[in-house]
Amino acid sequence: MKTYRIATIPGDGIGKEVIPAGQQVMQALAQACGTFAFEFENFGWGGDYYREHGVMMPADGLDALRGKDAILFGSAGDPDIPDHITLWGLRLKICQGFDQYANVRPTRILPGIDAPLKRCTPQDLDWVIVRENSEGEYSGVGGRVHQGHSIEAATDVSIMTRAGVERILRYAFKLAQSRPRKMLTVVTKSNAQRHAMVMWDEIAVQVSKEFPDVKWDKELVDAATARMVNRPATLDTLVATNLHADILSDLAAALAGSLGIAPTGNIDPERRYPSMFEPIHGSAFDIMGKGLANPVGTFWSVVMLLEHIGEPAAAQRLMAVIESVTANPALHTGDLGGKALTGDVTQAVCKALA
Ligand code: NAD
Ligand code: K
Ligand code: MN
Repeated sequence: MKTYRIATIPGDGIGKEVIPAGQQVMQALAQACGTFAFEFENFGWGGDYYREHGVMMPADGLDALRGKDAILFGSAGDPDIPDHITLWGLRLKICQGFDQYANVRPTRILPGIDAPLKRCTPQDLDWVIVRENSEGEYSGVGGRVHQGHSIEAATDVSIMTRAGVERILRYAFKLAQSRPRKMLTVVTKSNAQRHAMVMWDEIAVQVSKEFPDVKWDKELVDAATARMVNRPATLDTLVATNLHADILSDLAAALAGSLGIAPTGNIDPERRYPSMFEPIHGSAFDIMGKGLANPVGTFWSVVMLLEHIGEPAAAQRLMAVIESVTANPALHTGDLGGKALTGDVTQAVCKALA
């Protein structure tokens, strides 16, 4: 029997609630399928580790993750530590250290979810947003001079490389090609950002020639937000920069009903390193420690993990169970207007799997 080695990193806030729930569901699924097993190693990195050691994860942390088949991640973000420290010290360290350059974010309206777009049916909203995950606005290059003085100046330099743009666009075209509608929208802001974004547009034209069967178009990011709301059915696969796709995908999650449902994968398509799967939400300071967190985003992330490691049947089985659970309003957590707790939803999923 195949045994997959999975690293779990709950991190902070509700990450510590939804990741154990995800692990429970994975155990139940492995038991139900009976054809594979998981061997988990849990890493207690994050805010608590920072308070004790002054860093979010140990210097040799990436080495400990290197041999894993995949990583299941919760959230980095602690009310008492600046967000740029928690984010750069853990999540971005892993994403960049393992060159997980494709961040993939599916969005659908699951059964039973009361999504805010009233004229939109679940058939109208079925998107995958591909986010460039290794450079761009989140390159970490920049600085501050004359800090605190009236003449202070600060920069965050957005670095886009031809190689980086080409590989993410190729990934997005390939993904679009694999979906039934074979449609891709390339989102940029090439009217205002006249250097790197113009290069994106040019490379898109070039890469598109490798995918003659993919219908593709361009959209400016501000117009893309309006199109998501007004004409959702005209979109299928979208690709955008690190910052733009970060913002678009939170909007997408909200349009599909809740941030608590949405999953993502930080993927190294070349499989040189383990890829990392996580709900798109953060630590949710306002609800942490109360058992109120919606674990569905984590469960759907597990579905993506299963597809990535090569267990598509198990992925389908779990997705069907997730949909049967969202279809039942008695199993909706507070973000969906219900009263269910993290544990209720988790138990229902495990029971349905058995
Ligand atoms: P957030 O996603 O933590 O929360 C935004 C809102 O959505 C809150 O009202 C929260 O209660 C709600 N929410 C989020 N997930 C939910 C769930 N599973 N169930 C029910 N409700 C849910 O975003 P934020 O408030 O901007 O950030 C809080 C912290 O998390 C910050 O430190 C931020 O840097 C960090 N963060 C980390 C990641 C990551 O690790 N990938 C992502 C986003 C934010
Ligand atoms: K997260
Ligand atoms: Mn985000």
